[in-house]
Amino acid sequence: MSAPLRLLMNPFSSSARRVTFLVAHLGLDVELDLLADLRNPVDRARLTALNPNAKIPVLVHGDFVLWESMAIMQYLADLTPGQTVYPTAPAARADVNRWLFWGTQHWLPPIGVLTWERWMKGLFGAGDPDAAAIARAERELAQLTPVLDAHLGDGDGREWLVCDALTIADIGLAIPLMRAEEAALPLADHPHVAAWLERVKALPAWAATA
Ligand SMILES: N[C@@H](CCC(=O)N[C@@H](CS)C(=O)NCC(=O)O)C(=O)O
Repeated sequence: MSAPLRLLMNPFSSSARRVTFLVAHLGLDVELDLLADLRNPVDRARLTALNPNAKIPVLVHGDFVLWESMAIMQYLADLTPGQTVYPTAPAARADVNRWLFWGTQHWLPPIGVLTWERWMKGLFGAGDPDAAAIARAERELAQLTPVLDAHLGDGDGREWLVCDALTIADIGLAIPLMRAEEAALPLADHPHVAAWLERVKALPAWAATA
């Protein structure tokens, strides 16, 4: 029998939520190990013992420790017989990987900045929003969001990023929009992205991880 799976997570973290979303969607048996306060020295020590970057999520599977949420999603999908969220055909898998890398390199950083500056800073009493950081992130998103919108609106339109079915590419890129309102993310001008986000939100795993 395979070793139990344990995920160190925190509900504020969109990186952790993309993994918990996948866990809920696939109905996996994964113990959720809550690190309630990452500023608490005990929680932080528990985290840094497993991830030198001191970031969640972290997956523990027997002796194997894995950090980086996109890699965790790939690993959990690969452990799941019959799954369709991470296709095994080379071209489809490369297409999913393309969006995961694009998301990590380009899409997620400005979303993270706007979510931090406009929402989390206030929540954690971390000072006023940094206007220059916000302007830079908005400039980046103004170039990136049309790329996603055009892909989703291509031809007759696509429901999902790859393969006409939900994949970890959709989960990886949509979950960081979970605070789109609080972060005032400029989605209104991008109807295909907005509709795609609503499709992800309509899945039971969204409510299950809210
Ligand atoms: N690229 C990483 C990002 C992980 C990350 O930034 N996690 C944040 C929460 S969303 C965190 O742990 N922050 C704690 C800190 O920086 O102290 C991943 O996808 O797992």
